[in-house]
Amino acid sequence: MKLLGATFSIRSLQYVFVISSLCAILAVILRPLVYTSKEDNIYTTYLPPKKELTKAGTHRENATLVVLCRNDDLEDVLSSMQSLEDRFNKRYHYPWLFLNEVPFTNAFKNATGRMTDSKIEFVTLAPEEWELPTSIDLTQLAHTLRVMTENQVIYGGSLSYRLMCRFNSGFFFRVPKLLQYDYYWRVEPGIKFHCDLDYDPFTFMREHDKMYGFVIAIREFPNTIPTLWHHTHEFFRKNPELLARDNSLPFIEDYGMGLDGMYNLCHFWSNFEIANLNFFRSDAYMKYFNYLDSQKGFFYERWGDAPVHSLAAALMLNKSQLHYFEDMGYFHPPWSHCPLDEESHTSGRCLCNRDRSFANNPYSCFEQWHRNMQI
Ligand SMILES: Nc1nc2c(ncn2[C@@H]2O[C@H](COP(=O)(O)OP(=O)(O)OP(=O)(O)O)[C@@H](O)[C@H]2O)c(=O)[nH]1
Ligand SMILES: [Mg+2]
Repeated sequence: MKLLGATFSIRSLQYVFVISSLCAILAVILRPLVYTSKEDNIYTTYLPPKKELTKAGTHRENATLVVLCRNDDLEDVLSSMQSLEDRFNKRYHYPWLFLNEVPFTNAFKNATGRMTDSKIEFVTLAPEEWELPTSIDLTQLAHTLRVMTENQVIYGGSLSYRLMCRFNSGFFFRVPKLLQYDYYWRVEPGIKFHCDLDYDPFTFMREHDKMYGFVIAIREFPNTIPTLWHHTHEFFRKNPELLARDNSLPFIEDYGMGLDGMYNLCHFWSNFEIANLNFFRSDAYMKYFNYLDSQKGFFYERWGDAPVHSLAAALMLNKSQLHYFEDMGYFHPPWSHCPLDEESHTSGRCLCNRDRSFANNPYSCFEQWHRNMQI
């Protein structure tokens, strides 16, 4: 029996060997069919993301992920969270902080809470962070909203959009729950990350002394900011000491005329931002914001937080303190940034179409960025 038993085992092993060889051959033949997707067949075969990435979770920076949104944004918020958790945060566990001018509903809190293992907090903003300043004349405001609606200025007829832009320009970094943090990553509803991030961008910011990080640089709609450049010029004429020595004027002015030239409308698209909050909290930035606020252009025009942040970062920081997160695949409707290098795609780290990356778009400001950085 023993002998027979042994004979039986050797036969079984032979069967196992033959079957597993066949499986291996089939796997090699079928692999490209399984993993090749329509979207990426121009360049490469999709490789599933690697399970373990380097040094994840070993150290966390003093940083948080921040989402300003409404209760109605829940579905788009969940998809943004899913994307950032999958691509980055499930390994790093940065806390989420949600901001809203009205209380978040329990449905919102429960659903977002289920999307992450990280700490998650919900803040109802104080009235003074969101309300219309008493200095704003209601008749003039109503007139502006009407005229801008007639002229089809994007969000030109919206008061809530203006309150949001003013909040993002001058208040978010002072929200009491945010005061404990040094860095933040702004996340909006309905965005997507195309690539795994196998390092901590907050650590990168700290170790390289970076203050402001962006992914997409784009031109602003001129009819939203008719006098923003004029007021910015005035501000720096009165406060020349606040102009950084190695500033980024070549990014925002095309003809080498500096502040005396014309603003070329280039700005960092602020729906994505990884930044050092202490830059916004600095006396210099606060002075600039308060000056702009006193000119009332957040309401009588429709100044966005993106050009305000960008002009401040370009003029008050040295170039070396800005960072283009070129390796970060990112989508905010309607534009995507897709890393252009081969390795990001052949490794399976990213899944996006390089031909459709915004850097190739005529409205992009990457030419100005490269000129600024002398690349
Ligand atoms: N709580 C709250 N959040 C808002 C309000 N308006 C906008 N937001 C948030 O502010 C950020 C910017 O608003 P968006 O509507 O995305 O503005 P945008 O990115 O310029 O334009 P689109 O995304 O194209 O609509 C997002 O995080 C929104 O969720 C509002 O009235 N209340
Ligand atoms: Mg948006």
